[in-house]
Amino acid sequence: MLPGIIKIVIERKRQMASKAKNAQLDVKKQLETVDKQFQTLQILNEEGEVVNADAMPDLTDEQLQELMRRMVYTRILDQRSTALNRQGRLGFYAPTAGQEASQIASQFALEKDDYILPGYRDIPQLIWHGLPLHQAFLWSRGHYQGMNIPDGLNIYPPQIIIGAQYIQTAGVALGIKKNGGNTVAITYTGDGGTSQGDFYEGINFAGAYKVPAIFIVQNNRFAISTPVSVQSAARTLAQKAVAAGIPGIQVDGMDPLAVYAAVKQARERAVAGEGPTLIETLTYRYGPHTLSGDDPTRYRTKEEDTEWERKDPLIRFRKYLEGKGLWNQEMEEQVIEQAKEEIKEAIKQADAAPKQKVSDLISIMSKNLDTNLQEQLEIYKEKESK
Ligand SMILES: Cc1ncc(C[n+]2csc(CCOP(=O)(O)OP(=O)(O)O)c2C)c(N)n1
Repeated sequence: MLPGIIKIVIERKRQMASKAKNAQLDVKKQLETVDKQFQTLQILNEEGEVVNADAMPDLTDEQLQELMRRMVYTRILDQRSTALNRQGRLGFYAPTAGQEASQIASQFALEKDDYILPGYRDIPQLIWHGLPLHQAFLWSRGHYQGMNIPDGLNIYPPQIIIGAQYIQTAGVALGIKKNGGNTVAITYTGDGGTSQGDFYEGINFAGAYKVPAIFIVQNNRFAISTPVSVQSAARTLAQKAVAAGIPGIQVDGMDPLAVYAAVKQARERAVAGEGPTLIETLTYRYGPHTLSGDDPTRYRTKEEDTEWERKDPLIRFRKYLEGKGLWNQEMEEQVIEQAKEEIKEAIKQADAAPKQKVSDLISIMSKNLDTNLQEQLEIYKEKESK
């Protein structure tokens, strides 16, 4: 009897050991499968050549020119904003140069009534969605009129708490779904944002409720000075979508056509009731994290900067359009002049805004102030009247 049982036990142990061995092998295979699954979508290479005609989005010549115009304008806006900040004429500023394809082409794929929930670096998307330039400047100065959002413009104030906008987007998108709308809510975070709990909660909720949301991760390689490789063991950030049961796509974030195509498709899926998408754009910010203090030369090499500058979205899109006879030096100069002129006017308009009072800050906080805030409001109004 006993030897028989021992035999069975030994056999069981052997089977378990062999299963465990197979499981180990499967883990390796699993990572390989994931690597194969999350390849980078590219349509235009660094030379401005079409390398993936099948994925080419359906854009007219005028739309292609408009996309270029907006990217050139935004590069100038970044340069002028940096200068204005250095002159003490702007407050908080997070540089955007290098990220134009990720930012401008993603907004370009939206419809007017779609909702944007930005992070602090996503001011260009708000402007191209309709936020007047002078208000963007006022927001930078911390003036309450900056985010006095015009009626009919579906944008939210830029989020400073990393990742929080992902949860809010899931909520806004649920609202759209419950109201039977045909719009989407799009949000942006950086690579660092994907390490936050809010990121996972947001995509999980959105996946569970199948809401019309688009989650963009602008992977610009660094969370301030921390490189992606230190932030996460994940091989791509797009694959974080898998756990939420939603599609994840990695795109070349320096390629405006790839970004546009991915967001357009995600939008179509969302309005068709097929739920959210996570899109990782591989990009780079040429400047510092913000103009409030960090020095990128302490954590990046010159070679790295040069390598990414070669991938520049404006260079490759310009080459592509020039090849089609749709862009030239004169057009570019016109856009640059127009941008400079409008920025000059907008900063004048921002300067003309009334000096901010503490009572303004309290009264815009909520429609119905509680007793405590009402008391404070009275106290400040009294002080300010003297
Ligand atoms: C919850 C939270 N933790 C920390 C910070 C401080 N902080 C500001 S920006 C930043 C890095 C964010 O990096 P990333 O998400 O990659 O975005 P990027 O600035 O590169 O666009 C951190 C940690 C914060 N604002 N919020």
